[in-house]
Amino acid sequence: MILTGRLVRSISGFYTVRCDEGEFLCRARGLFRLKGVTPLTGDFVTIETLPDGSGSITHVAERRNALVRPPVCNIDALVVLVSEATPRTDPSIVDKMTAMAAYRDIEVILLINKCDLDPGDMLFEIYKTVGFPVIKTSALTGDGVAALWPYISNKCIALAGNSGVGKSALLNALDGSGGRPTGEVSERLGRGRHTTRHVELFALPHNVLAADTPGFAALDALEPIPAPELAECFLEFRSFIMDCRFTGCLHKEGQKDCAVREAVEEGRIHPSRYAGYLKMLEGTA
Ligand SMILES: Nc1nc2c(ncn2[C@@H]2O[C@H](COP(=O)(O)OP(=O)(O)O)[C@@H](O)[C@H]2O)c(=O)[nH]1
Ligand SMILES: [Mg+2]
Ligand SMILES: [Zn+2]
Repeated sequence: MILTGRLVRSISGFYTVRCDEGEFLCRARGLFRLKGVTPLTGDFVTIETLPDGSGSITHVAERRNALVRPPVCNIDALVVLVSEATPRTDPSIVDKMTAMAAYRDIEVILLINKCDLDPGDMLFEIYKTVGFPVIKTSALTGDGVAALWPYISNKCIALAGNSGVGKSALLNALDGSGGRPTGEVSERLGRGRHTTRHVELFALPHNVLAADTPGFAALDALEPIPAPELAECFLEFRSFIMDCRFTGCLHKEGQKDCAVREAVEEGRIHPSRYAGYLKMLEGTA
């Protein structure tokens, strides 16, 4: 039987593919041998079922995007967790993650977590009007978590954020069934199996598939964003870019007739965001 489905788990060359007809444990030998393609969690695939109930992946659909850590593809939205409690999140890493996501056409939702410990006012001030939703949560008490559903329902999401910021706790809070291994256990699994590219998409309510990751998700091993396209990836810069008098303006410090710089001076672009932009432009972020 030929079926189509989604690859939701991969461990050492064994792939679990979820189809309407059920889940099939598959291999993909011919695929790699003939086409050099290694399936990735998140792939939309075609499989051929075998008499013993397993399957063989015969085709992988073109990927919309692929993250390096967690190794997962076809992500619709990146949920970036930050906090002003421990660990405190450095805004420049948020700027980098969210710019990379924008460049790859992945929506961003920013979650200021651990609000039961610290309300995260500084981060809220920086990100409240940059073009993506900002939600205050406590994964521990569950406060604010439900506000995330409208942004992630029916989507495939990846969680990103410093180790200890609450990614696993958030997955548990969203799951509700309490059946998932604790944060610590999945952390260990994630690290231990990283070399074998173990990554799993968890099924959550509201038709959400979610990838957890042990540390900060890494998009940076991918092609860097070309300098002329970087400013576009800071969504709130977009309305100013067109007013730069000099074509090809990279909006650097000291640049004359630069509408982006003027917006920073007038307080319409947050200085922290502009600093994050310059850091990326210099290749130091
Ligand atoms: N007070 C508080 N603790 C939290 C919150 N979210 C997570 N934690 C705790 O922070 C620690 C790290 O959480 P975890 O989910 O494992 O972080 P991860 O590394 O991002 O997956 C755990 O002890 C959690 O119980 C929160 O919103 N408030
Ligand atoms: Mg974790
Ligand atoms: Zn400019």
